[in-house]
Parts: sequence; C-alpha cells; structure tokens
Amino acid sequence: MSDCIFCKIINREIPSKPVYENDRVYAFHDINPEAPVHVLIVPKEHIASHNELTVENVGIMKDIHLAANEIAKQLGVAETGYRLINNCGTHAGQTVFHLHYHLVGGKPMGSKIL
Ligand code: IU
Repeated sequence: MSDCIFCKIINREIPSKPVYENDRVYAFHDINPEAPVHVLIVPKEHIASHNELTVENVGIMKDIHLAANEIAKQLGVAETGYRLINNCGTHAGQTVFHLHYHLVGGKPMGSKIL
C-alpha cells in the first residue's frame, strides 16, 4: 500500500535495521525499543491488522511464527524467553496499520499481561 510506512520499510524506501527476511516476511529492529530485544515481524503482503486475517491469507501466520523462532535463536532469547505481541486496533494501542508482531525479550518481564 503506497502510504503505509511498513510497506515502505519492506520496499527499502525507508531504512530499517534488518534481522530476518524471506519471500513472505520481513523483520527489523523497532525504532523505539522497549526491551533489550525488540523486533517487529511483518508480512510483506499488506494486511492492516489481525482483524483482516482471512481463510485466504492466514497462512502468513505460519511464516510469522516460524520467523519468530529463528529470530529468537539468532538474538539469543530462545532459552531465556520472550513475548510475541500483536496490538490489534485502537484500544490495544496499534499505531501502524500493517499487521506486525513485536518480539520482545532480553530481560525478565514478570507474569502479568498488562
Ligand atoms: P504498534 O503495535 O502499532 O503500537 O507498534 C508500532 C511499532 O512500530 C512501535 O513500537 C514503533 O516504535 C515502531 N515503529 C518503527 O519501528 N519504525 C517506524 O518507522 C515507525 C514505528 I512510524
């Protein structure tokens, strides 16, 4: 989508720090990290949010989760643990409307969800 910032990042129109890439998924360091490890995993296909997942496009979730496993190993948090977070919509704090998962780790985060 032409006015989507994550589409521009995927297309290298805006720079980012890459972590992982394949035909369907791109992952890069969050520009404003909230943990020692904070990576965004995004589908190359523009999907605005979790609400827009359908029977036709949900296969991308397999790619996102397998990418997360690879990234966690690569960045050394697979054993210590990490969170995979998707913010869907305004109440959840979604600010960029291109589906993405935050992979955050590198410090203890406790057991509370919120
Ligand atoms: P959210 O789930 O939509 O709230 O998360 C958007 C994230 O995208 C947030 O953590 C930003 O720091 C991050 N981000 C980025 O890494 N690069 C950018 O150019 C922009 C946002 I805009």
